[in-house]
Amino acid sequence: MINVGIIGSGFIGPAHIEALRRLGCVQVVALCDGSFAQAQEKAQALNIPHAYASVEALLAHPDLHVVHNCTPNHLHAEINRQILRAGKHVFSEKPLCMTPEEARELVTLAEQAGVIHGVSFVYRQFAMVRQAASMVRDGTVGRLFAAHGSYLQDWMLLETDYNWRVDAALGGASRAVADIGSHWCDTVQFITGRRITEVMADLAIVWPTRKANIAGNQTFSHAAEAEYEDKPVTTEDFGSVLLRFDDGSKGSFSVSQVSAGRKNRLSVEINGSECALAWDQEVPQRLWIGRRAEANQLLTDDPGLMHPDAADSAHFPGGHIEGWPDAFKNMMAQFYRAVQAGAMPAQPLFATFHDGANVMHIIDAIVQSHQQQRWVKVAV
Ligand code: SOE
Repeated sequence: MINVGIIGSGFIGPAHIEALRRLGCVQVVALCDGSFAQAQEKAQALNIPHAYASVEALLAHPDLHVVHNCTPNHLHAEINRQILRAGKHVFSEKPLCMTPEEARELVTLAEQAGVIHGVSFVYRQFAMVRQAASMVRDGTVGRLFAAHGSYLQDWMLLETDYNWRVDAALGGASRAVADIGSHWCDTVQFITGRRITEVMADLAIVWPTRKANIAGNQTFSHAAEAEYEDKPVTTEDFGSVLLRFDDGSKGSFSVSQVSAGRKNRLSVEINGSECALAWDQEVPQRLWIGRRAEANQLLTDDPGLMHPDAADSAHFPGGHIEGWPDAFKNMMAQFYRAVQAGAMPAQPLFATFHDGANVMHIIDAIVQSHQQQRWVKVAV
């Protein structure tokens, strides 16, 4: 059995734990979260035998092999450093850190540590996203012209919606772009196999001041009755970005956390010379294949109908809908296969610290582009 420690148990920690428990070869042995009493209470609720109040104490747990960093963004870099210094395999929540400098440092540390390193870009693990990537690779889509889409949510729509992610000191200089645009960029780069090299961005803050629940709110949660305090907002609620890819093809995406009715709608369309592909995370089992001279197709995630390279990402016969928790399981399965092999794969299907760093450079370029109102090259 592979022994795993989890740091952080807010919205995302339990999603990691659930996916890990479905693998069969992994046991979650320790949890670290806030105060000791808080960690103990959470560990008990999540059925984890050992609780710790500090990262150091968790890292000293005997025979710990892998540590998942499920903390808020401002803690990612330092905790990732600590995990790497302890020589443990590390799986970090996105974004990898807060700045491009930290991203470079973490890649170097991960390489030096010789451990398996992963970042939680989960959307590339959906069966139909893997299918789309395989169709691009085998030439079915032809020459790529454009990639475009959006990632829309509504959990920050109201003035009274507030969460640690809004505060730049805790969430980072960018919110909607870093929190969800990062997923869009990773997904599109994964499908197309192309890198985003230049960006032109226009970002918007819809609520320059928000009313924050004094007791605090978890991601996606809203208190019915609360006492509020006014908080200034410096991070974007909405943004549009034009893209240039390394093969000369073009693209664009919008991100929003204030689009009423859109809960978690990551959508992407790829236009090629032979066909177009479109996917929407809220209808995850379907891949739309658009054609000029034939009827369009709707492919569903039936392993028997899928590309042989992607069929292992769907686990049940067609019609047995798989979604976000299943993509999470796929991501963990890829990562733990590498842990079992004791080496990073030549071409990992999970996102690595290199991918995490690349996306940090894209986010940084987007923020700069908005500030300077011009095209900005993505650093390498
Ligand atoms: C909130 O916007 C959030 O939970 C993101 O932080 C996740 O990465 C995304 O998968 C869903 O929305």
